[in-house]
Amino acid sequence: MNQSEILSSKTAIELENQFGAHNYHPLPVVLSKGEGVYVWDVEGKKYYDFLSAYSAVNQGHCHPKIVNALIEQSKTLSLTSRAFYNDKLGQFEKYATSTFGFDKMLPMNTGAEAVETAIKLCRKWAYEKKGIPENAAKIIVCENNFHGRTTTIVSFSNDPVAQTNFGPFTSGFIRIPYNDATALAEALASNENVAGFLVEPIQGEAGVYVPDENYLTQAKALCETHGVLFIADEVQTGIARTGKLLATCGHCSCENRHCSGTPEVKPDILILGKAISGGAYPISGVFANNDIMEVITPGSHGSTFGGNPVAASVGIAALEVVKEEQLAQNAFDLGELFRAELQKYIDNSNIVLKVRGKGLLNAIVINDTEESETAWNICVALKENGLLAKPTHGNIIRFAPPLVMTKEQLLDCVSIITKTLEDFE
Ligand code: IF1
Repeated sequence: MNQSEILSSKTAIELENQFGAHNYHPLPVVLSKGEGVYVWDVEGKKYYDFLSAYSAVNQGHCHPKIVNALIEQSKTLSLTSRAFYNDKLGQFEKYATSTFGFDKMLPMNTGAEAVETAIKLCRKWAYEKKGIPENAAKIIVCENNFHGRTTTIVSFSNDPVAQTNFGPFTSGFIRIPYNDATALAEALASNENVAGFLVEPIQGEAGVYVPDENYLTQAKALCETHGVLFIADEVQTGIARTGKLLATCGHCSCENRHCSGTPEVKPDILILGKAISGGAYPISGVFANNDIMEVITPGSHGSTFGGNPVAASVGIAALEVVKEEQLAQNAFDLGELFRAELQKYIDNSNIVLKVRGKGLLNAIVINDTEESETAWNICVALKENGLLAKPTHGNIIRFAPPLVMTKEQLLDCVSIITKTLEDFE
């Protein structure tokens, strides 16, 4: 069989079931094409993508500028390793650090790699700059966190499905309730050797939990008081997804008219991934100023692909698209509209309890148990009606379209969503 012949959905699913590990339970749809806010299945049916590959495709599927950067660089020089310099990495690092407001970036590939890198950076800073005794550093994390799938990261997860039978686990983590500044204050006061606080500005996987308006500001102030690094995992909330360039920083460089006055919560360490490449290539990065990043010395950390010329070229193009197309402003405006329109439906609904989110990272809570199939069945019905979304935990459906969506497309999606929900009332 020709390895890339056109398959039916049925055949494609059978191949994955027979030859692929069963580490996912995908919605029964086989996609073969993407463009902007749309994807098509192998039978040619068109869908709105309301997941954006978990907020990696903020710039829309197969954005011409990003694809062109990928193609041209791939034809020129794809990988040298960091044993040598290349002519694109420094340009990407300069552009990305000036975009997000940090002295330096450490380029990696996946979000989990960047989270692991941030943990290593925080610990090394704690031993060499803060004077914490070696191997005694602790990092505070939040209940219901999601930071990736590596063994150290799942060590501090409280999701049994993500953690069971992957031990033994990495020590050195303290878990506290999310969105609870008092719990953070108590943890900082009652534990010595705390090096950092790792937090998602919005807990995505947990169900798009938006913390109280002043939570991050209070958390950052507490970290400053205790000489602890504030580490923001913006792998999912970053790159304009929440209506600002970063969910933590109020004074984004996209000059959003609504930004002025938003409290700025400048992380000591910023973690980015996913849409930093527009979904065209695995790119992630850890950002920090010199007083922190200088603890990383030659040979102390690295990666074969981290900072390769293709990643650098794609990364520059992907970030330029965010600015040129004012995606943060669009996400802000369309997010307001989306939640307002859904709220009109929810006010008269029995099946939907609430809608929550920021920018175009939103979710609805279905009026059924976590164990029920209702959210899944709604997503299957949405698929039949031309819109792809997926439940996060149990009864919560995440809605996260590409940020290039137009108002007309968004209202069309609201209509699909509400018409579909009506069949479950
Ligand atoms: C899966 C979740 C989302 C992330 C945050 C780090 C990472 C992620 C805040 C790691 C990755 C992805 C992973 C993917 C599904 C998706 C996900 F459901 F798993 F939790 F988005 F909410 N920090 N999230 O959200 O980045 O190593 O994947 O590049 O593992 O199923 P990665």
